[in-house]
Amino acid sequence: MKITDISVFINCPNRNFVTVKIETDEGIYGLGDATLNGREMAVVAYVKEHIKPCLIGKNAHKIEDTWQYLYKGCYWRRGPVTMAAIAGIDMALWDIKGKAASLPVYQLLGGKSRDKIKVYGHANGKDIQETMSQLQSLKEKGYKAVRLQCAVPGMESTYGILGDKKDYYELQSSRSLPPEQIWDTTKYVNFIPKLFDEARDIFGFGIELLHDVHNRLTPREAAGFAKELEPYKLLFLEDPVPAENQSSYKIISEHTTIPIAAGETFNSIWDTKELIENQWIEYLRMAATHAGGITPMKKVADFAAVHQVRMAPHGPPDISPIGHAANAHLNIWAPNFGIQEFVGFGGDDMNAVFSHPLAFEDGYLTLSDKPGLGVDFDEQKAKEYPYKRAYLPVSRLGDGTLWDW
Ligand code: CS2
Ligand code: MG
Repeated sequence: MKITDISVFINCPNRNFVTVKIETDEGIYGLGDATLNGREMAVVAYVKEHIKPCLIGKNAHKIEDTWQYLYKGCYWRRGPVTMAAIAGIDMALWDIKGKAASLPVYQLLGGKSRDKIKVYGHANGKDIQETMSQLQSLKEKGYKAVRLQCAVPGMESTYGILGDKKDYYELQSSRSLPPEQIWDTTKYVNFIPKLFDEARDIFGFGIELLHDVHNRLTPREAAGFAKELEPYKLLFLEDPVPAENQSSYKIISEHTTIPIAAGETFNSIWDTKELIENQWIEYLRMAATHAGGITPMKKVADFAAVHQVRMAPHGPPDISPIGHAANAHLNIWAPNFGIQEFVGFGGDDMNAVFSHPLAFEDGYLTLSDKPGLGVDFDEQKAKEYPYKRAYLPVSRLGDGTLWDW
């Protein structure tokens, strides 16, 4: 089966997505997600200009060899743009192979380790009371696990708070530059324990709670903060510090028993090696869309399993339904799957463009047995939603120092 064409689409059905389509001489096509929030056009150019010419005429069944060719053949290995581009190709090739075999991709990975995928939802409030009411409504929908984020008194904005925006990824269609947010660590670390104290007071310990620090503390700040949250028994505390320096997590893990999660910004197994080998994390947040696709994610999951680290793939609104489907096939196979982040299926616009094999039921996702990834993409409909340049925010401290967003 030969690759005859590769197309890349960038569209904005309520937010930007990059979609890769690979066509073959047997009439079977495959789809992949290559979305990189805030840097989408770099990935589009990478696939069109640097990958497509090399793959036309190649054997579509050679998934592993193609991945190695794109990873090693680039010479300048790794990085978010390269790995998102490779991810789009890799997912599409798995989609093709599943369709050719009339099997869902999870069967090609090794079959089911479970029948449904446990998820966690997002409760984001402008104050503790609003966060608690969002937690209550998610509980009523059947969620067994909920991430709590809350505006911090005295801070104008912080990560994950919707405010009057319908999308907290700051899809700045009205502004074409990154919004700047002021960060205050002291206000944050003094406030968040009150949020969890209130949640445990009202809801007890029958529901799993999580929190995303979003890389904003230093290692020792994070160690102290995690210790303060121990009485609330979080399922995990995410991204306490940036993980470029993986040994920062050694300091944190030596001071707290709270389970730690990291990895949504990782794009290679090398970004995880020390964290996993030393068990400085309990959950790995890598997702197929940013990790180079399904091929490397299977390797990473197996590496993590050897060290008792569980998979908790990143599942934000800025991964497309194709990327969420790829995660779901990996989750239903992975023996060390832990939990999947889930923020719903997006609005009507997204569902007009993408179709997917997932259903939400009582706190879990189920995955249909459609061949391949079980997804589709309406190219004509997608044209109605042209790309809109958008940026993630940046953070500054009160004195103007550029900080981690
Ligand atoms: C967040 C993301 O979902 C999460 O855990 O860290 O919302 C992240 O901010 C976005 O994916 C960035 O594009
Ligand atoms: Mg996160």
